[in-house]
Amino acid sequence: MGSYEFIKLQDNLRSALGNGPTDQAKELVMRLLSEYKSNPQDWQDKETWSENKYTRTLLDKGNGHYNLMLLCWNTGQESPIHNHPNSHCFMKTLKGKIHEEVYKKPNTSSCCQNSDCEMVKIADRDYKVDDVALITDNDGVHRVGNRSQEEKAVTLHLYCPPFSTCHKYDDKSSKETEVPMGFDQDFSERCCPHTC
Ligand code: CSS
Ligand code: FE2
Repeated sequence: MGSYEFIKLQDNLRSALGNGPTDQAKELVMRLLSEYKSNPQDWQDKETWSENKYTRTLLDKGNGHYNLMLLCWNTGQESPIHNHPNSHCFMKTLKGKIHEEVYKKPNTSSCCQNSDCEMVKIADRDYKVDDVALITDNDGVHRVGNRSQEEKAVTLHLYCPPFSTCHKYDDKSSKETEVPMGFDQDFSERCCPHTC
């Protein structure tokens, strides 16, 4: 059972996003995620770890408006470069350190016709516990990961609206491939703030 603050955070996120990601709602979500201070007791029973790949655990379906999820990054694990189709990706670091590389979203109709089509990096960012970030496809696409070889990392993600496939991009050719986004665990039926 998580602390009252984490349950309240989930409740407040539901209220904030009841009408979708308006400008006002986005600001509020950033504030709510910043104000919650990471407490491992709230989410460590929902962690899951793999030697092969970071894991994705669904916490809340947000009445269909968003997905709230916990991602667990073992040492050295990272995502491919990917987008968040028509969605807002809010990310709060709960444990460890997270690195983000942001790239220009490639113009895939003109790209991949010639060989000189490497992804163009536009930012490198580091996040520590309690930092909050937001990215949309208008800002670019990104690679996220845990570069530490000693410490695991955990992040809280909110995608509004939710999506079940995204595109990944090849670093060298910018070629995009559609990939399904599965869950390693799903607590959304068992533990929404109103029913558990
Ligand atoms: N978008 C990735 C994580 S980095 S934001 C995912 O949901 O798996
Ligand atoms: Fe992402």
